[in-house]
Amino acid sequence: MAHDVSVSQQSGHGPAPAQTSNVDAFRAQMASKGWMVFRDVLDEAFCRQLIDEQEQATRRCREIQERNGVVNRMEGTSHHLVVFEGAFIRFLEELPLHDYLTAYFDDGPYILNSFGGVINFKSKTSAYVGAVHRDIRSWSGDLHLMMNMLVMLDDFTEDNGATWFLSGSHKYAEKPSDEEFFARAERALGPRGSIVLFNSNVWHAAGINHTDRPRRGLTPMFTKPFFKPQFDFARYFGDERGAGFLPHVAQLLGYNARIPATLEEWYQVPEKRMYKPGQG
Ligand SMILES: O=C(O)CCC(=O)C(=O)O
Repeated sequence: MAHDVSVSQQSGHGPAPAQTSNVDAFRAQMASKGWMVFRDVLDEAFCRQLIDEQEQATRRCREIQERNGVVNRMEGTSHHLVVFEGAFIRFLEELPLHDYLTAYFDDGPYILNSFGGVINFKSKTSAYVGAVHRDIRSWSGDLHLMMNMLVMLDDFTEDNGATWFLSGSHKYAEKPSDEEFFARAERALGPRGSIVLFNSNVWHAAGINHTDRPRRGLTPMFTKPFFKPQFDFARYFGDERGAGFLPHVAQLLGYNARIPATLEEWYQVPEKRMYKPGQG
C-alpha cells in the first residue's frame, strides 16, 4: 500500500497550498516508488458533479467512437473532457495537488497533456487501460517530462478494479512481462475523492471490476510546457475564449506555449510571443 497523505479539501477557486513536509515526503516516494495516493482530496458534492458530467461526456465520445469505427476495447473511455467545460474546467480552476505537480516538474510550470475518463464496468476483461502499459511512449528516465493523475470518483477497492502499479518501474525502460507485473504490482486503494499521482514512466493497469457497479475515474495528464500535448486546447477554445480563463487555467490549456504559424506571429516582443518566456 502506498504511503498516504491527507490534504485539505479544495474550496473556492485556485489551488490549495501543500505543507512543505508533505511535499518532501512526496518527492522521496516519487523517487523510490514512482506513485503516491492522496486520500480525500475532492469533496462528495464535487465528485457527484464530475460523475454526472463524465457520464454525459462518455456518451458523447461513444457516439463519435462508433461513427468513426474506433470501438475496440474503448467501452467506458472518454478523452479531452475539458471540451465539455463545466466541472472539468472547474477541476482545472481548483487544480488539486498543484504544489505537488510543481515540485515534480522541477519547481517550474506545466501544461495539460490530455484529460481522459474511465468508467470501468463489470467484465472479465476491460478497456485498453486494463493492459499493462504506461502513458509516455518514450521512456524519459530521470527527466520529469510527464505526470499522470488518477482521480477516484468511486471508492477504489480490490473487488471493483482498483488500478495496479508496479512500484519502482519508472526506473527501467523495458516493459515487464504480465507474470512479472502481476506478481509484484500493488493496488491503489482509496475512498471516493482520493487522487493518485504517478510518474508516467510507471507501468500500470486498470483492474478487473467484479462488482455490479461501475468504478469511475478521471485521468488528466500533465507535462512540461515544451512537450507536445495530445490535443490543441488553445486552438479549440480560441483567443477570445482564452482571454476569459483564469491565468493558471490558460497556462494549463497551453496558451503560453503555442507554436507560431506565420512570420507575423513569430516576430513579436517576448510578452506577445506564442511561446512565452519562462516556459522552459
Ligand atoms: O482506470 C484505471 O484504473 C487506469 C487508467 C489508466 O491506466 C490510464 O488512463 O492510463
